[in-house]
Amino acid sequence: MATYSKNGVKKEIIGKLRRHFSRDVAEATREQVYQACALVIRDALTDRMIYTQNELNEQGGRQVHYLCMEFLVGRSLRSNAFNLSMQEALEGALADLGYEAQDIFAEEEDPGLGNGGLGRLAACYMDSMATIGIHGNGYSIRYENGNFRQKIENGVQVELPSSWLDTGAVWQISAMDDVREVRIGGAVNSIWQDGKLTVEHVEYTPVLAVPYDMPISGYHTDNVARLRLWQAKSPIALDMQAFSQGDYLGAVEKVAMAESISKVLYPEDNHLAGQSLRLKQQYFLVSATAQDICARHKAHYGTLENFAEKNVLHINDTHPALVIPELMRILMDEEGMGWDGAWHIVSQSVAYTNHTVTPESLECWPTDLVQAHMPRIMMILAEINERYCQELWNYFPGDFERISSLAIIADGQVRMANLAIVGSFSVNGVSALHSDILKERVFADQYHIYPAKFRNVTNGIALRRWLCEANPELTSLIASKIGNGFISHPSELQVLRNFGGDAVLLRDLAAVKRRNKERLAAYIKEHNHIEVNLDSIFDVQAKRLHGYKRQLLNIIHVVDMYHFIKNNPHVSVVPRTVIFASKASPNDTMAKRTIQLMLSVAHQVNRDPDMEGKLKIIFLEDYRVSLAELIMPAAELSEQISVAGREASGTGNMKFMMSGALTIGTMDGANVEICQAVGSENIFIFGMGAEEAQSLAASGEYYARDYYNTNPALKEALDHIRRGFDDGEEYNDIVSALIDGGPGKTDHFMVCRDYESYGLAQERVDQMYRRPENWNYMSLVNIANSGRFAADRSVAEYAQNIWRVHTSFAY
Ligand code: 26V
Repeated sequence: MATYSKNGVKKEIIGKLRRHFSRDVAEATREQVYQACALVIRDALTDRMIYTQNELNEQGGRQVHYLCMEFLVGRSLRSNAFNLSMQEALEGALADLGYEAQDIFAEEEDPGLGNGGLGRLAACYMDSMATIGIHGNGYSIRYENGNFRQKIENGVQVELPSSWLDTGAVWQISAMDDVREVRIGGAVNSIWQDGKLTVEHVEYTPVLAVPYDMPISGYHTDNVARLRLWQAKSPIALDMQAFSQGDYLGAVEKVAMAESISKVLYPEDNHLAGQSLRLKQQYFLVSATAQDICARHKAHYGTLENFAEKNVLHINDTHPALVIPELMRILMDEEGMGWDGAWHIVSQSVAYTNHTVTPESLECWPTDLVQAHMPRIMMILAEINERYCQELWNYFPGDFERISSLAIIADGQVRMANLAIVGSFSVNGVSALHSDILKERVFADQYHIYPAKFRNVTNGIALRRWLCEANPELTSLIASKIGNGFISHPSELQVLRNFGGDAVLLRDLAAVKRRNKERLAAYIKEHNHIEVNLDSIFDVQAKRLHGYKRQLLNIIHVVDMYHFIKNNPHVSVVPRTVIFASKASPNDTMAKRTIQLMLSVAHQVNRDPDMEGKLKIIFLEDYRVSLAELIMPAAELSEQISVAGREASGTGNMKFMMSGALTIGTMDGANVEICQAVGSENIFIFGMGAEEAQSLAASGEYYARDYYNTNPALKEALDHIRRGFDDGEEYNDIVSALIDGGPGKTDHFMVCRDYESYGLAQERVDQMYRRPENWNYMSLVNIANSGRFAADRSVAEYAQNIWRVHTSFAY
């Protein structure tokens, strides 16, 4: 590990400014200073990345290739400086040059290459792979436009493009010698010769996949993981002149089609019907990646026979599942292997993680779309399906219905989850509960056939980013008590449990929280022009907006609190600042209306003098990684209130907990394990469990209106919402979807069912907040038990139980 001095770093920054921007410090813009700092760090990382790759080649161990359509990496400058132990030197150098480090960090646009949990998880895992010494490669797409920037205009979400590459490109090194060609469309000629089938793919549109490598540093190590992002380029563009003589328009169209592939990240995160561009994106990612891995492997070993021994391709959700037929194609069509040999290699090198059980998220693609865009892949899929269905006969003889439900191709659709399960050696869920639901419900038949494939790995988060960088004061406080071993060995946080009786520590903990609240309050003042009460509970729900996550439950309760305070002006209440941060999918009308409702409620409540000091509602625009880094440390109450059985794991819950927020939540996803870890007395659990929720929904007899009729506070809140607020906006649509209809027809996420129980849990929150020493103790217990939710533990479990690669990290 190199060490860095302030003066050394300063000299390098000055040098970069001169050489890259022809500027002396005095004339440089803030952005140029940011770029110069990034270049200094990039140099250090690139050296190490090359070293890591070489070392890997020499060792000849198994490599992990993590394929994901999203990598929500967040800003890089500070996190790389931190991991390289350069942060102090960098901050000192910047101060000498007359800059506040925070301002320079803030120059970096968040690279929004993801929508939410799935993408952020992938980024956290890269950090851990590098840290615990696993040779990991991430693969994704270099979307020109990442997730949209959210603006609120007249109370509604509007979407704006984000231009992350202006400040993000500096972290990426193009590797032109590794450009791959992906073939889209066209037709396949099959030729039988001497009893052997050869295929010829003709009339396709070639698309070049140009790799850009982002080095991802590990903490306190020279290991650097590599995130390879593919950009789509048309080869025709280079030779437009020649092309134009024949078919100018056709050529332009081909260029546009090719290059559109990496133009934009789809801003949806649960459902897309038949979007052919998305399908091309998925194939583009897997084809370029599979070719890349095979080419590198072959260059080193001279054969692909030992491919499975040396590579594992981890697919995140089913989006990259076409890597299964694509690898088959390479092994058979390019390497000349037979079906059985190729299938053995493929199914021993692919592992699949499922991240969602919402039925509309189980991806299916129309066969005619697959046929049109990737005809050879469709042939291979048909063959995989054919052989698999024959195998199914042995398990379920004569049971046509079951066989067709398990088939990979049926009803004109390719079912990606079935493909992923059949073509991989491991299938895992992301929390204990979720993995059980996969085995018992979603994939019960597949579990019956392949019990040994199914596993669980509970999610985890990057402790360095979410604790050390986002909450430096808490980190120092912890280190002052237990040393800083926990930064590399998160389970050491448990030692904090011995300090439960340390009144001084508990007070210091509260003081750190207070300062983090002040930071967030200053941000709110600047962006929302609202002054919040620092003595109020900072009660936060920050996550994508979704019906199943039940932001509605929260906002209805806010209206209820508003009524209570209005009707009981002299009753002392525990003051609250309810904070929402959420993006809605642009096509999800209900989600967008829910945001509008939050804003209408905020509009009225925040202007009502009776609420002064007691209740404020804040909507923070444009939720993204850097904003989460400000929010999590300041939160005191973490809202994890999904309808049980729907949130596969959740990772926000872990980020809040690690910064000492207490959770109010259902027994869903990783909340169940958080509850186990902290003890039920240190968390506010409410509502139905997963089984009850499942059977109530399945009964078709859930009747939301009963709850409305029998719970006066709920009725009053819903009536008010229906009538609307003082901004003139009415919400008949939202209320109607909850209660206007017969049993089984409304309120699909059973908000009304859990309403009373949620209110009671909120009362317990209030009571506890009145006793700060108890609250602070609970907060300490949460921090102390958060170590098992560090990504280092998750990644070590993947390494041992799935990837079978060595790590010396013990958890
Ligand atoms: C689905 C789709 C389908 C339409 C096109 C775009 C798109 C993008 C993403 C997805 C799947 C999103 C799945 C997801 O984010 N799941 C979350 O994964 C987290 C990490 O495992 C987990 O903590 C959350 O509970 C789970 O909702």
